[in-house]
Amino acid sequence: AENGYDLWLRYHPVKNPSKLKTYRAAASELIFPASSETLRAAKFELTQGLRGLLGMSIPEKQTISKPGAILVGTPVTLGLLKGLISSEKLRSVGREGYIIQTLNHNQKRVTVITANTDIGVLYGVFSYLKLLQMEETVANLSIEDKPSISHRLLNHWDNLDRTVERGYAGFSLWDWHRLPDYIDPRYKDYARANASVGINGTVLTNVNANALILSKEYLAKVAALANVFRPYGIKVYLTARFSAPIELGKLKTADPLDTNVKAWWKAKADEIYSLVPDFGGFLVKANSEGQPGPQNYGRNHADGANMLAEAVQPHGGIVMWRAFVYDNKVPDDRAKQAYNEFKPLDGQFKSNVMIQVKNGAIDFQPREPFHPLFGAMPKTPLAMEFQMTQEYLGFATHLAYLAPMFEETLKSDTYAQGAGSTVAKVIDGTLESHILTGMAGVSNIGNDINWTGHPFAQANWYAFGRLSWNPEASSVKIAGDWLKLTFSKDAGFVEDARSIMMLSREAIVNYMTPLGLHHLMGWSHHYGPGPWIKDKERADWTSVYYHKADSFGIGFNRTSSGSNALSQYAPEVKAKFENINTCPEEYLLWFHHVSWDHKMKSGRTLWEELCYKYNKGVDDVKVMQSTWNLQKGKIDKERFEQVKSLLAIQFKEAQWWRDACVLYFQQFSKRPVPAGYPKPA
Ligand code: GCW
Repeated sequence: AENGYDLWLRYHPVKNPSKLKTYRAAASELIFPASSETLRAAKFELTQGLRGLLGMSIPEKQTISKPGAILVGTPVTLGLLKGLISSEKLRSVGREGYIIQTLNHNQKRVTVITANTDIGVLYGVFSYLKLLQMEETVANLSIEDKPSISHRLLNHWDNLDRTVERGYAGFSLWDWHRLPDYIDPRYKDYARANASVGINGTVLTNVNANALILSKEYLAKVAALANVFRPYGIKVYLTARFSAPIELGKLKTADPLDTNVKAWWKAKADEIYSLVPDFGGFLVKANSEGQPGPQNYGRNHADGANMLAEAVQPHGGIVMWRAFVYDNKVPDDRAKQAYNEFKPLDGQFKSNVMIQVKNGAIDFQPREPFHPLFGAMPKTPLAMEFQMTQEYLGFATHLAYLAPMFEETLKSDTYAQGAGSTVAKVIDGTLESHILTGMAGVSNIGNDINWTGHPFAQANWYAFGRLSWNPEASSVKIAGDWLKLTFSKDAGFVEDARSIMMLSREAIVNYMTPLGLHHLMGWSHHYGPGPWIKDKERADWTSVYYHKADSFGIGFNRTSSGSNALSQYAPEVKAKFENINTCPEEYLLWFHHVSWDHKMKSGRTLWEELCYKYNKGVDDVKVMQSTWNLQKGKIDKERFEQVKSLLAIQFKEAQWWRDACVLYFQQFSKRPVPAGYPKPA
């Protein structure tokens, strides 16, 4: 039965007979000496893949004996490659890139998969298999590829008791209780899936950190996981609880300038590296949402980050210090706080520190304008933090393809160095000449049989990997690839299912938070509508704080007559958003408090437009449902039915959102819904 476990690595038999024939001819023998763990993993993948796809096992040879040989290795591991691929060409793909090249060798047509490193070879193998899986032509290959971002990491918000903060796909994969002695075979499949999309690091633990992970007992478990992931080029990272020197080390303070505290972290880092020699480093959430941090001791984020950076620096480790900070005791617009705290510290961080910034300034909303820190700290490498788990987008129940949202942020122009200074160029290091670069995705993975709960949520994991490898990649293209790999190559199916995916995120924006509204979700759990939430001890967690609906209108005034959060952007960006006539309507209520009677581009008033958008979201889900229903018989019954049932829930809940929000806001607008508007469901 199809349960989705194999993700996009299904290796099902190639059905097209003529394709199968040419593929077999192009895979007549394999020359692949594999002496390292990584090369063995690559060889395992290739032979398994070919067995599944082509229904044959490929004979192994030492030298080329006939046309159709596949040669795999680095110049070091495969002497035969000498002279076949120029060293300039190899040099240009760098440490993690690869080359796939068809060429003639002594009148024999051969395929070469090569790289400078073993891990590059593994990436090349996955890329070659993908071509076959998608049934593309392999007769004349000339592929050179390399990642644009050095650190491509999953962030697991996994707790040591296996609950997952904001996780909707079961419990944590990490079976801490039985580690280090029992190695769940699933760890390897997790590593394969990640490596296949170029992910090269994983932060195992929640940013709301438990110091226990740094204890001797747990570090042995971490080391066991690292051993499984290492052949796949995946480094392990941990979250560091800032108060660990007190909790674990029994020190009196965690002050980052205290000598004993520094010594404790140094010794802890040494201990970690003795067990995990390629440990990646620490991810830290400090002085945010009640987490301890340097500010508890009158120090700043740079003091904290640099202290940890010094501890891991001798071992080649890095620190990713999160910029997600806000505080209800700071009586200002929450959207401004990260910039206010971090911008003045630009230039003060050690060279092995990255500041990890969420895509927007509030919190993973269905739509946010790009975070004003991007482009504002040219002396500091900024890593992107996206969220794959759908905390604010219907959990793993609603179908939400997030790559268009990631793409929207990456393509946003910060104007930091004039037009064309996109967020993608900030984070890939090209704009400000940084070598240390990063993209992190908050994982949506759990121990559900299909890993992510919703079958389509797998696409967000997949797309994150692809975008972290190439932040200029296109979300439409990625969707098509994923569908072919995951479901079927049937052209009609791919087109229809892709249209569902490409519609899904905007549908959610419309039925939840259209026109720049944000944070209207239910208190604390963030599922379902809660625009009425107010009178709580934390104003910045209430909905009324964000929508500010009153008899005049609705929206958060962040212009110079309001919180002036817009002053944190470059002048060009600020000017565009500040002017109500040039502010894109999808951000209107993010930046402006707008009269109910304001004329929108459609000719409708704001109130009518709001009603229209809420209902449009519902209609879009209806379109998603009817398009999906046409796919019956084109894919397996199991996943067809599962998606169908989930879409039915989504439709019901889209109506719930529309009805709740329109009725709630109507108390302020005191205007009728447009003629013919659907009655509450
Ligand atoms: O949005 C908030 C989430 C918290 C999360 C926090 C963060 C891990 O509701 O659950 O904590 O973001 O990103 O630190």
